[in-house]
Amino acid sequence: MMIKSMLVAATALVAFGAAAPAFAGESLDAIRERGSLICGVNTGLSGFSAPDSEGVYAGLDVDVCHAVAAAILGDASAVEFVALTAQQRFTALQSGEVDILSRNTTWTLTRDTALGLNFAGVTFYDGQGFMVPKELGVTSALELSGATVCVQPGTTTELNLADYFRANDMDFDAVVIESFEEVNAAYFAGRCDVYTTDASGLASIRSTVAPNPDDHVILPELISKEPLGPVVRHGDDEFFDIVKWVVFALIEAEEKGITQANVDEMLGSDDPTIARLLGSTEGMGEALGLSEDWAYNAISAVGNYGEIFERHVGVNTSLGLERGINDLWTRGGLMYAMPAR
Ligand SMILES: N[C@@H](CCC(=O)N[C@@H](CS)C(=O)NCC(=O)O)C(=O)O
Repeated sequence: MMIKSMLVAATALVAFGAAAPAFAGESLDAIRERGSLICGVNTGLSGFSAPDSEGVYAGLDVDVCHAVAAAILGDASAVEFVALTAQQRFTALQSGEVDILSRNTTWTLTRDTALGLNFAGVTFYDGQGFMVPKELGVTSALELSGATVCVQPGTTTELNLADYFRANDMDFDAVVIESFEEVNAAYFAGRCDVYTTDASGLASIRSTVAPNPDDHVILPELISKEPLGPVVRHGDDEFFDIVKWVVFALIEAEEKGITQANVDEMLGSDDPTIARLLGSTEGMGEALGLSEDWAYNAISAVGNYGEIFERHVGVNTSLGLERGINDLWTRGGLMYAMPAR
């Protein structure tokens, strides 16, 4: 009986060994060796990732990469940003051109499997919407039959658009344009009646690209689920874990009231969860293959999730987005960090 269970255990070990990726930990080693994280971001979607006049990227997706760099390297600025279009993003990640993709990318089954990628959490729960010129007088997406719709290829947007119109027995003409600048230009020049993308993207485009934002309305319908989050390659569990736990750390920090301003003070907290998260009680860093101040470094660099949200996309920004379902689970939202223990 004992021999049998030993055999089973040995077989399981061999099987586990065989299934283990040949290059586990490769990303972390490469990031440490080069001294920076290579992060694929949007070419210019204000609020999520956009370069300023000096080429410095800012946004919610950008801060996720700053947080990961801070956790790994202790230096939030050690990030090289690579701007990627919707079409380019997955190849860039698969080929190793970037370590991580943090670019308004929706977690879907096929991306998570067939494309060989791993989604390391959700940093913004979104849904697809429609924007139309106010002068058309349209108030519902169900009035859009026969419309010409501007859309970018290589996106979930393109697929949902077809599903939605078919399901509602409506016709449409898609104007499919790869370049973001060109699709924006086409819509604002009146080449399409409708612009469709993630609702957060519409808010961003309306507030920063529209010649007059008030001339455009975002219709009330959300036609899909678009959970957006950072993505890594299959086959490197160590790095996947790190990105996942950095995202959780930012959410947990908000739940525990740890902010960029008070994180130093919080190092002395006697709340066991805070002590473990910030490394005053050791163990979490070691488990991740990082120093014990990994989460402290991330939070001091970018603040907690709520601070990141408000800074880049919240009600006081030009996007003006409410927390809504992106609020913490304790306030009725979906943001929930797994326990750091
Ligand atoms: N979340 C959707 C859409 C993402 C997407 O690429 N949206 C467009 C429109 S907001 C975009 O970001 N374009 C910028 C670019 O291609 O440079 C997806 O993952 O497919």
